[in-house]
This record gives sequence, C-alpha cells and structure tokens, in this order.
Amino acid sequence: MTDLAQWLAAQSVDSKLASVVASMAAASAEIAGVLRMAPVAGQVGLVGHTNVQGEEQKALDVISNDVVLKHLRENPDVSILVSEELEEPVELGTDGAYMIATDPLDGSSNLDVNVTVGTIFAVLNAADGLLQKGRAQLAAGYAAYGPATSLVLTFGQSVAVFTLDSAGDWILTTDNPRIPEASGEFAINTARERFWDAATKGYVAENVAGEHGAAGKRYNMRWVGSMVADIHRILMRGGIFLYPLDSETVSKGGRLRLLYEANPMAMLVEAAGGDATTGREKILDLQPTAIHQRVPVILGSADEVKRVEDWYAKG
Ligand code: AHM
Ligand code: MG
Repeated sequence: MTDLAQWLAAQSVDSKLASVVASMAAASAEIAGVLRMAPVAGQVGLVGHTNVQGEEQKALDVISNDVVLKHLRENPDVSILVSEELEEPVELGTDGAYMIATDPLDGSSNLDVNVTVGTIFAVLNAADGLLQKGRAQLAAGYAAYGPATSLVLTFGQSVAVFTLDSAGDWILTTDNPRIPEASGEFAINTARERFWDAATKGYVAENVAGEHGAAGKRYNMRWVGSMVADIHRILMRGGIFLYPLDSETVSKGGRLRLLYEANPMAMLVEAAGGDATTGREKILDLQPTAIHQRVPVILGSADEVKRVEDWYAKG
C-alpha cells in the first residue's frame, strides 16, 4: 500500500510544494470528520448571512474555511489564500512561495440531505500575482466527502486518487485513472433549459434523441448538484459536465468560479485525458480579471467536449 506521504516523496516536485498539498490533504481529512458528525453536533443549517457571492453561508461553509485557514497558517510555505468564503485574499504573514485558491466546501446545498460535497483547491506561485491563467497552476485537487472520502490530486502529468482510511491516512487506491474519450453520460441542470443558448440546446437535444439522433447512441443523464461529485464520477467512468453560460447567468459571466472551481477541475480533467472549455475557449487559457470571477464550465470526455465546441463554432 502507498500512502500520501510516500506518493508525494516519489513525485518529482519541490518538497515545499508537496508540503502545501499535504496541508490541504490534512485540512480535508479534518473537514471529513466534521461533516461526519455535523448533524449530531448541531452544525447543519445557515449562519444567517451571505458570502461575497451573495449566497447564504452555511455553518459548515464557515467551519470548513476556518479548518483550511488553520492548516495553511501552520505551513510557512503558503503566503496567500483566496477562498470562496472570503471577499478579500488573506495574506498569511509568511514569505512562502505558494498561494492557494480554494472552495472549502463545494455543493453545500447538499449538506442538509447527506449528499456528497467536496473541497476544491489549486496551488500557484505566490510571486506571480492573484490573477494567473489556469495553465500556471502547479497542482490541483479535490476531496469528495461521499460513502468513502476521496482525495484526487495532480501536479499536471497524471491524476492519483486516495481514500481516507479509519486511521486517518490517505491510501492510494487508483493511480492514473483515464477519462474515456467516448461516453454516454451527461450532467446538466435541465431545469435551466429555458435559459440555454442554441449550442447547449442543440447538444442536449442530440443526446436526448439517443440512437435516433445525430449522436447515434443512447445517453443517460446524471446531476448531483455538487460539482465535486459530478466530476468524480466523470473521472472514474467518463461523461461530460456542463454549467454553460445562459441568459440568466450571462450578466455574471456564468455560475461557477474560475480560480477555485473551474481551473483546478480543468487541470485534473486534462491530466486524466479529458478536456475543459467554456464552449469557445479552453478554461485553462482564460486570463482571470477578478478573484471571484465566474465562467461557463464544460468538461469531461474529450469526444463529448468536442461535440459541444462544434456546436459553439456553428454560431
Ligand atoms: P456552491 O459553491 O455555492 O456550492 O455552488 C456550486 C455548485 C456546484 O457544486 C454545482 O455543480 C452547482 O453549484 C449546482 O448548481 P444548481 O443548483 O444550479 O444545480
Ligand atoms: Mg463552490
């Protein structure tokens, strides 16, 4: 068995970068423990105010953010934290070389119903400023708090999946999963169909038409409402996830955030052989303009992403 420390030591990356990833892994293991007992501890529900996104914060959003902050404060190699839950970047008072961008608890609308949620993060060079393209990310990962607690990591070459054991150690359980190029599964919130653009409508209509449509095969639809859970399924068995620009989200630029949702997921998906686009541009090539910027997100199996890009190229 290979544990996270052994795996990190075997990667050809700077030991300080590895230590930053280890800090996020430790934070995720602690969050997993908090979530497991949250209903008993009375930590489910809202805290009564909104975050910078204008969304209601849950107690567990705040607690998870605090856990990440605590672990990063213990690591002198991290100097800046950008978090979905914090309006401004936090300077940690070190001269550490690295910056973390994180959504400490993604999918928190699923918390009250005991459905998988996650922590998403990216590691970047602190010296290069807050607004770096996704291609500049040094590492990315997420933890998925489901029936098992998974940690998925990349330094850009391949992806590794770890599982939290009962002793609190991360054990390597799937090395180098590859996202199949072809898939018959798509994930989109179809309740938003009336807001969709022509490309999204066209692509989904082809899928729904199944073997009688232009795609020539039958599709299944899945939508957890937690990006981490939907992406984890796609990583392990293929598929495509779409949160496209639509007429309701257009003024905000999209629904999901570039720095700590789209970019780390795009890096993981590309490292596993998949693709990630807004429909018109690769997500990792976008130049961010603000730390909480939102973007359209379409990622997963390469053949499916290509079909969506082809629809966008038509109009
Ligand atoms: P959050 O960061 O506030 O949890 O929002 C992000 C989540 C994603 O995990 C998920 O894919 C999406 O919002 C679901 O959106 P919708 O409620 O429109 O289906
Ligand atoms: Mg989120």
